[in-house]
Amino acid sequence: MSKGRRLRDRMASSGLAHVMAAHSPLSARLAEEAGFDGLWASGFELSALYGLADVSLVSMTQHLEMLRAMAEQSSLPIVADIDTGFGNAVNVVHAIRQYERAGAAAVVIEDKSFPKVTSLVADGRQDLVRIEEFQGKIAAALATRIDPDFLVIARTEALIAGLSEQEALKRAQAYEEVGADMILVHSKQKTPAEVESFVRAWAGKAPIVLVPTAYPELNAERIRALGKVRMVIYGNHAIRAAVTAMKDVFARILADGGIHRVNGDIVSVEEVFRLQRMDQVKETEKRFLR
Ligand code: SPV
Ligand code: MG
Repeated sequence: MSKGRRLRDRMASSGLAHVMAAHSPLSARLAEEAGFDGLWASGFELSALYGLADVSLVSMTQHLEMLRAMAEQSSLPIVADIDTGFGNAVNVVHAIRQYERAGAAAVVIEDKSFPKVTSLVADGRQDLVRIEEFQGKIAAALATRIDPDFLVIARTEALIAGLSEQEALKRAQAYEEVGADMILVHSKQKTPAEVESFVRAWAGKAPIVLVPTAYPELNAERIRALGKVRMVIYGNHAIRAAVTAMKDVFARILADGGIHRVNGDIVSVEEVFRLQRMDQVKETEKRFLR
């Protein structure tokens, strides 16, 4: 069964797929062990991993390589954040071929112009492409996929760009018309009101994807109550958790004058060996080192 099929089945059976951001094979493995339904190959997280802003600086090749490495170390379906599709519809055709081959289960393409600016930054430059142009990009993705279960998710940034709910609905409807499997609607308001209002007003058939980073009170229970939403993406919580933990431990080591105090508060080296599958290396050694 393809990963796209698995993700679709999961959404159908549970009603809401929980998709966790990952920026590395290790974070992918940890998300899988925690029990998430899928991975979000986040552009924001990978950019941050390289110490870069999420403004189309990380190349498609870099993102694709990381996704491939994640797919090798985790069996979870991966939702690839391919930003604007790296250019126009021609670039989208190339990207879809590559991402499907690399093992992605789904792509999210957003209706901003290339190069994009990260969505949640205050006063970010948020330019959208014309509706027709973006319809062409979605149509290009759909025409290129080989597996019919590979999900093409159209993301509208209308609300992020400060446009009206009406404009967001109009865009979502136009993207559904050309066949988008799902609609991701993003908002950076401090409360869920804007996005909840969009979901209530959405009359289309395509299920909705939400990324509640800016309004954390929109928890799974509240999302389920809205109906229509089949996927929630925890967009940047892997990299933020990593930053939190590293800042804390680094500061404590210097403050304590050594590693003696933090040692018991961080995972053991053995735990990292486990995550590296060191046991398999030992088995291989036993069998083949002669
Ligand atoms: C990402 O994680 O790269 C996203 C979500 O696209 S956000 O950063 O909130 O736009
Ligand atoms: Mg992104």
